[in-house]
Amino acid sequence: MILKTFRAPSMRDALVLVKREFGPHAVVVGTRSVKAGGFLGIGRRTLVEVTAGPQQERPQPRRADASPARPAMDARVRQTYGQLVAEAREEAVRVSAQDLRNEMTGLKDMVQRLIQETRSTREPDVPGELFDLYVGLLGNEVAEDMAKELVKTIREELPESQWRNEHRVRETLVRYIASRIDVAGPTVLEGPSPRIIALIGPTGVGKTTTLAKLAAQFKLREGHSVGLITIDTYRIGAVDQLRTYAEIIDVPLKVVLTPKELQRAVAEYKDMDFILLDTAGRSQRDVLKMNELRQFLDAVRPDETHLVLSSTCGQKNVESVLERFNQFKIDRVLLTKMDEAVSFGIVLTVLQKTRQKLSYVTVGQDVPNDIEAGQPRKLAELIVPPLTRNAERAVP
Ligand SMILES: Nc1nc2c(ncn2[C@@H]2O[C@H](COP(=O)(O)OP(=O)(O)OP(=O)(O)O)[C@@H](O)[C@H]2O)c(=O)[nH]1
Ligand SMILES: [Mg+2]
Repeated sequence: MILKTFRAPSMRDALVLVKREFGPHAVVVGTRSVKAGGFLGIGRRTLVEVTAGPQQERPQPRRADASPARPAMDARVRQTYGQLVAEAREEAVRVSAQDLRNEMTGLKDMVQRLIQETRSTREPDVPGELFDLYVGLLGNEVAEDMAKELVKTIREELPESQWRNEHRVRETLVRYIASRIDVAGPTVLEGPSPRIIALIGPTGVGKTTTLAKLAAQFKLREGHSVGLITIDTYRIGAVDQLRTYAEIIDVPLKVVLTPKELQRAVAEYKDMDFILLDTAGRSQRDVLKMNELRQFLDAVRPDETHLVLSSTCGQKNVESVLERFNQFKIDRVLLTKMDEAVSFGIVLTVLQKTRQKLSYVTVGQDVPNDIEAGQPRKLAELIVPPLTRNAERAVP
């Protein structure tokens, strides 16, 4: 609003001036008396000063505190108040964000505690800090009992403050597991020769391929004489498969149909260092064929019978296989297809259940290279899952 000041000797005269300027609805916003004129204090007159302005285009609703004499004040108050409100809001947001953060932290702690309590109730042997490790071991097909034993090992060997220290937990477990993996070392020529080595196991686990790898190792790398025998005349192409390997490695192959023929073939190989016996894959459910296999093995009593199992077969499957193959005199366990395995707990299960030593692991289809003697530390590293989740990445 445009304001103007009018001076006159009297209020009436001043108002006349105001109305002349702003019309009959002029708004007076202030009045006061002023002294004006004269010289050195002589002849000064008292005048009335009226401050007024034109009528507002849109009349404002009257508020109890909105006196027409204080619009400028109102604006200042509004400005100050606005600032205060903004500051108050900012503070409120800041405080409530902090409150929210505090509450979230509290809730997180509570949930964590609840999870740990629930876990501990369900698995009293597994403390909350080691639960992820426990789950990781199960996920790696480590049997439940063994996983609990491993957790117990950590509890016994490491102080509680170290349970989230990934490096220490891993190292402790790897060391412990490695100590539990009993290996036979590579097959060597010992005792009277020929040394008879038989590979038995379920269908398709890699017996024939592994036999060829061993034959190549003994003959080509170590310079031993080797004779091959197969009793697998069931599967079409089985004999051809082994014959091809025999020709490449340059070792003789005999195909036998009965236990008697097997005895004869062994006798004919009497000057060999090694006799390697390939057998047909036997479904553990096929009782008749399992009996037949036993008759063959009984006929020659191999020096080493290796139970060949694929590391890709699951925990459940391996248990039923072991149950059926338990009827044979097994001296070694041989694990194939490590290159295809997605979990490695099976290694522990097999060794624990058979109570036998691990001879070899195979790591691919390539004959003769993809085979190596079992190495406890290397296998243990595969069995312990990466413990990155929730674990401290501590400096060793
Ligand atoms: N990835 C991989 N494949 C393998 C390995 N060992 C064998 N195999 C493959 O597994 C398949 C079956 O191998 P075989 O040697 O015929 O298995 P088997 O146990 O003799 O089979 P049956 O005589 O039918 O019982 C073939 O394709 C092999 O190449 C291994 O270590 N890794
Ligand atoms: Mg075969």
